[in-house]
Amino acid sequence: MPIHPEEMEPLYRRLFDSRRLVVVSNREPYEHRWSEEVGEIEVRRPAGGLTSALDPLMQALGGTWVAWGSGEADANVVDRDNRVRVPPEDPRYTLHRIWLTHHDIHRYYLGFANQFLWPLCHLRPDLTRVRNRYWERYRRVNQRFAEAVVDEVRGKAAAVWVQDYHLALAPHMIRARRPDITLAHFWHIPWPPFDVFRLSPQAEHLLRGLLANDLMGFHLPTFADNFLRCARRLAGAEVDWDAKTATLDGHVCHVGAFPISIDVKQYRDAATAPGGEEQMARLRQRYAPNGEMVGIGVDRMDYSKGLPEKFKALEFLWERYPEFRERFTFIQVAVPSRSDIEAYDDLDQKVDRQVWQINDRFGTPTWRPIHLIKQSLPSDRLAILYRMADACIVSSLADGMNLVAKEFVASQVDRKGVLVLSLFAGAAEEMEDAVLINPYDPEGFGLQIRAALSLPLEQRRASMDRLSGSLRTIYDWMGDVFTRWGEISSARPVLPPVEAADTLTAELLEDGAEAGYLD
Ligand code: GDG
Repeated sequence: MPIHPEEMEPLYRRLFDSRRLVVVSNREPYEHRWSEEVGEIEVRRPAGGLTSALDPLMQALGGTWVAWGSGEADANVVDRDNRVRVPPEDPRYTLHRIWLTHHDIHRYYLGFANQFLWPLCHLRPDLTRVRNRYWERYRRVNQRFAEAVVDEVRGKAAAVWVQDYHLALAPHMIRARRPDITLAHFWHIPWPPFDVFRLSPQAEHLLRGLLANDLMGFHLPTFADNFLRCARRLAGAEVDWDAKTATLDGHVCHVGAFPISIDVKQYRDAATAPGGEEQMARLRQRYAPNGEMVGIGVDRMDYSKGLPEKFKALEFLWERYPEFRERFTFIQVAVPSRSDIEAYDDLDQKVDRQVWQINDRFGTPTWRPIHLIKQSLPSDRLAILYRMADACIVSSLADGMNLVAKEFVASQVDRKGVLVLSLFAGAAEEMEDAVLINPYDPEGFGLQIRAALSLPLEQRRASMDRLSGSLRTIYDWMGDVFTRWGEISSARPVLPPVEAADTLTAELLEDGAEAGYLD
């Protein structure tokens, strides 16, 4: 049975009683910025699916969210303890902001998180950059997040939910101070096989950090199994393969698969909002004035998303099957991300060159094969593009889940489009009715695009109906995580909320300098 957003709060209360919910993530749900009006501060809600799904729950529960205060005016609105009540128009919960310096951003966020863990987990060890100072800063920033959590829950029973790969060490740091707390973590990206993860010089520390959780969640069973294998071989944990647990120093960490999804209703509503038909007509007029079929891609500009591979397949299609020239146009939305990192900048340039060459080779005075949009569009505009498209192409080389595939299906209210989906996106495990492709095989991939575009309408409708019928929502996901986490917590002995001595600060002081030999 699908779970509705308004059922989340009673579900949480039933499972966790009066425990205070603390969410911990790198990104914050509200950002304060200076507005154009001199001296005025405005609030922005970053568009992320998870932040917008958790916000109503936090509003209903009145918990605390600990996150990096990334807005330029964030510091101007917090109290002495770095707290601000949100949402600003009707304050209901506390946002506790962590301040990151230029060096923190460079070494913890762009360094260890995004130039080590991200490429490693996406099977690109060749792109990892191992630097001692990245690691040291990652530890220190995790420590600051952990301290903020401990501050927030002093004397209270709490359930702490940590998000993602930026905060792998925080659970152990929190547990060391507050053994009574129930802790869960969701890892939004793949967990690589043992042979890849063992390349990490800090493998054992990272695993120890995460094994302090009561529940460790991944999108797929394969990622959960990879994690368990690493826990056994690299951290010496005792693994129970039937129960899917890893025990280290007497603490049991349960590991599970919880495939994330989207707010389906939000996309359906946006795709069917008044004025949508006119917008689609305008978009068609602009991108497919001769009645061409339209394909869409929406990705962050990231090497894990397989953009060059997608364009190679399209090039093959237009080269080998000239009948698709001037009959099929592709729109790629690719918002630049992490552009301070060389690998991202290289990718950006490569994509530009490739699109230019393809357009130069096949374009005509009245037809441009690929439209590359390198700016962020509002999500209701994305829903209209998804609805209008005859095909959506997702070509990830490695991807935890891939929400775009699900957003496309949710927005396809006319049920005429086809989803072309990489086998290497987590979403492919659930979306078997998509046309599945291998992005490493440009010719096979190109042939599959051709097959997808040639499917009779009835068949496209039938596949889309099956895809949309089996689409779960982000609330189902949250309900599954809470239910499993609640079962685990209720089976644990209840300890009083007592804080252990502050051993962590001492440990931190022993770290020494962050200096190293390499740039
Ligand atoms: C990580 C994992 C996992 C993109 N361009 C625009 C825009 N987007 C939105 C999409 C979608 C989101 O960004 C991208 O989500 P993905 O799931 O595709 O990928 P990651 O960002 O890498 O997310 C991934 C996810 O975490 C959740 O666990 O699925 O595997 O890598 O929602 O719509 N949104 C707007 N304008 C854009 O131009 N508004």
